[in-house]
Amino acid sequence: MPSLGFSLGHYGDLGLSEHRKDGQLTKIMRTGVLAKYKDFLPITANTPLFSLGEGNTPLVRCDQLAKEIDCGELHLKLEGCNPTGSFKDRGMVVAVAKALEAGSQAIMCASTGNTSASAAAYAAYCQLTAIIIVPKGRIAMGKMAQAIIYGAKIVTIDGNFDQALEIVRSLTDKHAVALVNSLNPHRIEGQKTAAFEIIDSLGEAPDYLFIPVGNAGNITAYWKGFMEYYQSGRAQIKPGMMGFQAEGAAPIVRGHTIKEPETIASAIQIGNPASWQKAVAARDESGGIIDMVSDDEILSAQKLMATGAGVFCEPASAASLAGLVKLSRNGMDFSQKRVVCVVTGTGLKDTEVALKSAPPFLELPADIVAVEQALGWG
Ligand code: AN7
Repeated sequence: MPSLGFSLGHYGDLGLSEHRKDGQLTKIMRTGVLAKYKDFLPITANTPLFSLGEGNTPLVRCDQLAKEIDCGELHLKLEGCNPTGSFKDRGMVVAVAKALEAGSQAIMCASTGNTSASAAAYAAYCQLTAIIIVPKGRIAMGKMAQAIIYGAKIVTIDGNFDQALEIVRSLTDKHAVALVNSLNPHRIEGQKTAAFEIIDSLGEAPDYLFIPVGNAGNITAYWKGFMEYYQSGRAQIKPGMMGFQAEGAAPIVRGHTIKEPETIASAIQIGNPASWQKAVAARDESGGIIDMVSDDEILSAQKLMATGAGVFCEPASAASLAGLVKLSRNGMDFSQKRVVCVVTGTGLKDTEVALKSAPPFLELPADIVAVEQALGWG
């Protein structure tokens, strides 16, 4: 054991746990991203392997939605099922493990909400200090609640995400604290495992991957994952990478930074993405597209996903499906294609937006007959 000031036992059972089923000893994998994809990750003998249960998220086939969009086969990758409700956990577990390995006692990030929630949770699990810098009034309440309850040191700035990231880059350069934004390559390494899972589930890469783009770390990570599985012979094809920004925060599409990005999808309200060039490379190498969708298109897709597939995602996450709907309406033919839309975060993070669209409810006294009549059974 390395002398890291803790033992692996502290992080619980990572390997196989056993229980009896029909009198047989059954082995259940409960491994998490670090242990499951060890061979593809920058793990050494000194890297602590732990897990909050990240990864292994559902890939849900949605025939009803596919029919509505005229898509051959459509799957949603439900990253909201990760422990803190977003894809960030896949990368955070690797970044925090490497920070521990390097002897860090504190981690720091700028965030539109999900990165900070994830950083705060993994820091709590490992008993590190998490320092998060978030733009005041621009992050969804559910995410703020997570950072608070996990005990992060929270700084809100009177500015946007891009400014918060500037501050974090500068301070992590200067002080003994590990940067856990996706500029940290370990974040990308962890997040690429979602691409592995898609291929492991489908037996092949999809024709297209639709994904929201904010700071552009995730599209970079997926492309890396698809490439690595392709190169190792686990997939015969590579998907077209279809990234979608919000119209008011679409620097990559417009070809210049956006000083004051604006969108209802607060998670992707980013005007100067850190992984800009890597996202462009993923687009070009894969023969894909980076395009944008309006807030209205995002909200319609969020609603469509909820009513058409039973999946409640946060607004930013609906940018992937909104992009597919947009391209299909514009005449791109998906009728013979297999498509995966990445659903990056759960809708429970940001209930405010959904509640705003509420239709009038039936408001009645607590009376059986009154309810029965109102429902048309009277
Ligand atoms: C739900 O938490 O940037 O293109 O600071 O929370 O990899 O940035 C979040 C981004 C998509 C965009 N969907 O991913 C942060 C942050 C959700 C997100 C994105 C984010 P990237």
